Amino acid sequence: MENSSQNLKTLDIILNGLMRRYTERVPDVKTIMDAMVTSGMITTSNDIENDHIAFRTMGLPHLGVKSFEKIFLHYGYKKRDHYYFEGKKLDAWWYSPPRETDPRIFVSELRVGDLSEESQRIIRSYTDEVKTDPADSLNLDNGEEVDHFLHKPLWRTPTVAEYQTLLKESEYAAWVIYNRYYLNHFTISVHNLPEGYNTVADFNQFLEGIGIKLNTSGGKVKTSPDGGLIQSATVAEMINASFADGETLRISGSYVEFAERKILPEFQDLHKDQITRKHRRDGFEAANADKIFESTYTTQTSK
Ligand code: OOG
Ligand code: NI
Repeated sequence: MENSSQNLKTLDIILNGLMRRYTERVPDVKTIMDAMVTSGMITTSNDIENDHIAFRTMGLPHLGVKSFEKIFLHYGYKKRDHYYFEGKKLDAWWYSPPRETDPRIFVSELRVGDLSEESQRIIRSYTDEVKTDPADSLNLDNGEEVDHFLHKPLWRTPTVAEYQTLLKESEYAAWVIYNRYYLNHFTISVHNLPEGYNTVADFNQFLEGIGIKLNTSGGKVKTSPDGGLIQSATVAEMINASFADGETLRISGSYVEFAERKILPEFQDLHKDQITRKHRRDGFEAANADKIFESTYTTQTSK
């Protein structure tokens, strides 16, 4: 199917809606963007290249990647590699975008059937409220409708007790039961920034200098075995969450990620001005991702 300009306009509405709400929920985003402008790295926040965005889902009928991906496949995203995270009981896929300027998408899914009976019972008591695939009843040509869908509850508000029970077994499960399809992170591409900021190592220094807390799982700099993909992430910001029965609790919200993609060996000799996205290391790296997931884990947020 040829991708229409109408589809791309709708995609813009959805991506803008995601970023707007995410920026409101994660104060670190504005802190970092403002400091990037102040330091002269960029002129406005529009100059930031968004490497990718990420979502989390429950791997259950009518939900999970099979449902969620219908949205972005409609706008011309293409499904790419699969990753499996044994310890965290997760599967994930990434999607390449229709335009070079659009973010890649990383979507993960909890292997609910691999959890204890107790956790499965809790999760299903919520997700069983979803009787048909909600993506099937969405009008994907209506950007506002999709934007609204991505920010609305799919099941009733969880209780604090059940949230905490899930948290003990799977921090990911607890995150999704409360946060659902809220944008988990956006990712600032650092390799096109000015010298002094264009590596993850240097950018981390800048971040710590403005008081940002970094994920330390596996080290602050996470490097793929091929050396081509280098990532870091903030520790998720805590949100004041309203639970069932009027209870409130401070829980993990979303975080910010940083990515440096090296020029591929076969393009080393190209002039700097000729380098575009396709000349750099693409995709993701399971070993890096495994540690980045922990940005929302209490082992990181309680530091
Ligand atoms: C996703 C963690 C992995 C990456 O870029 O490898 C990731 C998540 O926390 O849901 O973002
Ligand atoms: Ni990421």
